[in-house]
Amino acid sequence: MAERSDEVKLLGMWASPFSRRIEIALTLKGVPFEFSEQDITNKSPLLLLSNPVHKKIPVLLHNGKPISESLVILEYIDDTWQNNPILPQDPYERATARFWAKFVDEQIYVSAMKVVGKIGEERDAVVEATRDLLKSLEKELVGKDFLGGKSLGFVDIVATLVAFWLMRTEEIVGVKVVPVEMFPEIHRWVKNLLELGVIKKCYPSRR
Ligand SMILES: N[C@@H](CCC(=O)N[C@@H](CS)C(=O)NCC(=O)O)C(=O)O
Repeated sequence: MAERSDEVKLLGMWASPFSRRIEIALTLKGVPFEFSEQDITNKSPLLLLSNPVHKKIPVLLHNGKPISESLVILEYIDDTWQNNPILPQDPYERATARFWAKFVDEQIYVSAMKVVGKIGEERDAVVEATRDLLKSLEKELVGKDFLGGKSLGFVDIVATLVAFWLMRTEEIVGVKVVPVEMFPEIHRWVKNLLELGVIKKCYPSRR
């Protein structure tokens, strides 16, 4: 748990799946934190000072020290507050978790972002490409409650981007990227996520 002297502040954004990852991890660990909603169209001096390289949220400020990039922040949180571990202990399993986290961010997210920006046949092609990537995640879920196994882990937290951001974005853009007939395991996993108190707290709306 957090020490009395710990000052934890999250520069984030309500709608950002990257920022939500950090909220989930801190909530899971029981670390009290201050959430500072940022406007990325008018970046605050604190954000620019804290993340001068990428100028992006989320940024975690721990006793004034900034940490950027959500995957890096998640590992920092896990190293700093060791209760309710997020990453597995075994080196091979840790490497595998990092592999899937990279896959979600570098492949699935990048492909899904293109769905938002395209129309017509071009969009059909990127929807197909995104589904191809999602098939790997679908396979990973067979026989498991969570991507982390029996309980929520690093990859689940990272992949909430698929469960909530992508599966809500598809409603907004009006294209079903993750249909239940094609991805029953992913839909089962989303149901499991929604039963967790930490998810209910961090993703309170709608689903
Ligand atoms: N790789 C970053 C991605 C973070 C990211 O894309 N943040 C967006 C908001 S969702 C942002 O701050 N965008 C501002 C910009 O691009 O200038 C992470 O994992 O933290």
